[in-house]
Amino acid sequence: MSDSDVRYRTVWISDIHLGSRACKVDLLLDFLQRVKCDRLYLVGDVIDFWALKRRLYWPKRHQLALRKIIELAGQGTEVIYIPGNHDEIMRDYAGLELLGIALHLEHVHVTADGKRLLVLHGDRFDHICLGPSMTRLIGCGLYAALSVANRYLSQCRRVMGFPYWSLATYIKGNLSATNQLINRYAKTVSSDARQQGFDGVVCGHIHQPQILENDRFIYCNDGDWTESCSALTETFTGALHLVEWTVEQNAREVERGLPRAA
Ligand SMILES: [Mn+2]
Repeated sequence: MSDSDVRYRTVWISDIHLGSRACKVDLLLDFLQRVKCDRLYLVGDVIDFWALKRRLYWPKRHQLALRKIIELAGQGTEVIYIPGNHDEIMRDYAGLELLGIALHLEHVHVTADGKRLLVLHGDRFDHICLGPSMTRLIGCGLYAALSVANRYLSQCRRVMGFPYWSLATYIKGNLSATNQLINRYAKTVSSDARQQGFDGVVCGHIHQPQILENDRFIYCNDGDWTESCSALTETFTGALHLVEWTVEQNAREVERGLPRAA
């Protein structure tokens, strides 16, 4: 372990979309190589079987990322995989252990300071948060269109020597309708977990990294690896932070703390 390595008690990542061109696999590989943790949660949409069905796309670096995760599991990191909607085929294996990775539909995580967090992907709330047409738009079309635009833009920025920047994240942050959806999702997921008696919830699915603390309940969304390149982390004292890994070979940690929701 070198000086630049970071060690956490727990790391949550999701919405990686291996097998899709949208996946920022180089940043993910850098993250997986530099960050150490006792427990790693894969919170769904790890492999994008929907994209693979449309077109077989599996570059060597996507295979390397998968191999790195399996390697971590073999080297003592407890890896827990909660499949999402793009890799729902893996839900058939819930309750089993494959290649040292435990598969679950949902999982209860207890933080170092005793908070009980429900970990789930989040797509099961789609029918509440969105109408069927919006579900399709968010699930496929909108993200796909933004991802393509973003890919060309980031190629241009790279050629011109600018660091990586996400168009989709920028647009999403500026659309009030999208913000309403994001808020509705956070509220729906939170109230469901709160009703079940949990102290908080960790999810992914909507590609929006966020930590909200409201009335002693914590909502955490670990973001994605197609736009935000983010992870949720837990320190050895139980503090939860979001980390953004958006600058290759020069990853910067952004601790956004625990802002209070209105
Ligand atoms: Mn999803």
